[in-house]
Amino acid sequence: MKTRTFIDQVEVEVRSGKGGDGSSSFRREALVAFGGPDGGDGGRGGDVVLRGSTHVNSLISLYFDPHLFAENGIQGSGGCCFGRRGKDLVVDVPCGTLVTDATTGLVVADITSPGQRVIVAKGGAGGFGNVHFKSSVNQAPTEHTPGGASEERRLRLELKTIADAGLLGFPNAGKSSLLARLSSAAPKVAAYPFTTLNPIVGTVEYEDYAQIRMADVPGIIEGASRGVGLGLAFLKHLERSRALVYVIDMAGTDNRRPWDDYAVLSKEIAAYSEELASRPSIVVANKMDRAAARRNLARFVRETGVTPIALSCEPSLKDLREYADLKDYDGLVGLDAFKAELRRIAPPKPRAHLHLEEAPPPLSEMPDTTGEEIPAEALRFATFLKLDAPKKKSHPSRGNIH
Ligand SMILES: Nc1nc2c(ncn2[C@@H]2O[C@H](COP(=O)(O)OP(=O)(O)OP(=O)(O)O)[C@@H](O)[C@H]2O)c(=O)[nH]1
Ligand SMILES: [Mg+2]
Repeated sequence: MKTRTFIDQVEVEVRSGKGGDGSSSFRREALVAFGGPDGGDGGRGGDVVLRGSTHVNSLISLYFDPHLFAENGIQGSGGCCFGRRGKDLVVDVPCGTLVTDATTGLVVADITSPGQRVIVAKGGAGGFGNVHFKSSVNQAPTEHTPGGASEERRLRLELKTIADAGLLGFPNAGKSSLLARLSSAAPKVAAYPFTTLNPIVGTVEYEDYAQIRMADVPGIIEGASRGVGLGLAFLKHLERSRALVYVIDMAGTDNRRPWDDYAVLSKEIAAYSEELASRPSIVVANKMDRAAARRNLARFVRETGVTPIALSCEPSLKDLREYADLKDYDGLVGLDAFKAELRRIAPPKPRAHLHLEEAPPPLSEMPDTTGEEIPAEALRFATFLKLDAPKKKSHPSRGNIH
């Protein structure tokens, strides 16, 4: 998938640095006879390293600069001077980047967490200078070894966004609106199809600090599995999602029939991958603030046999249940019900620093931390700050002022 600012697949050429050669030299100095060998070692070549980062979300920089060459090591020189080692080339890639060898097709690495470093081309070792070869029987060796060769390979990088749940739906169904309502992500929302052109991930937060990452991908239309519209290539961004959310425009905007939309969506997803289609899912009936949507809901349940969660992304709306025609609806209603259901089908992974003996109170009951001083009650649960850990003694030789 390729748009002006987003690329999720590139081929790059990587080359590590060559090791610097060892030097062959002899100490020559006034008044020093037979100074002996003093050729230093070469420096090792730089590695090419890929590092997971949360600050980049696309492989676009590699598309424009696909040659990743690390620096060579410098050769050794006389006076036992060792050559400088070549600088490593560290390239930041988004978390979720799958790296395969373009020639053999074998997986080299899967970069999933921020800070994860993978050496994809190892720099050559530095050569030995002749200072290493002196012995009682060879006091003037000229032997030295060359630096190690560089490693060169062609890699294919593919970004598969990491999210817990993925939003699926026809264009204009309100996927981006739902993500914007539930997270602090700000996807573009507009009344024309294919507003969203690349995957956007937002984090849904809960009162007890649990988080679920939800991905918004472009809309799917009939025939997408054959490449119609934006096709289905972007669905690879949902391959790592544990759950799917089908967003249906229940108002049937542009004369669409919501039950047909659902059937088409299910068919297209199954055509892409049966396994993806079989993951836990939620069906959402969106735009329930519109009268047409409330009329369509009963027929949707009848035709598909699915009872969707009725909701609206309209920010001005207070409570959906106040509509007479939703009062005796069997299914769940509202954004909060959706959040709870999302949590049920895609349980968030526990966060490392929240292994507390006592569960913290919900966010709304926590003391206000906006003042100048953080209240002790709030600090008690901030175990990640490690306030109880004994302070490290500073070492006098480290230049500390006492
Ligand atoms: N009345 C009403 N309008 C909505 C609701 N949710 C979304 N809309 C409108 O529907 C239109 C499309 O919304 P988007 O969120 O951009 O839809 P999308 O599914 O992300 O569309 P694409 O990115 O094009 O696939 C916008 O004009 C929204 O204002 C809703 O609950 N009620
Ligand atoms: Mg959108």
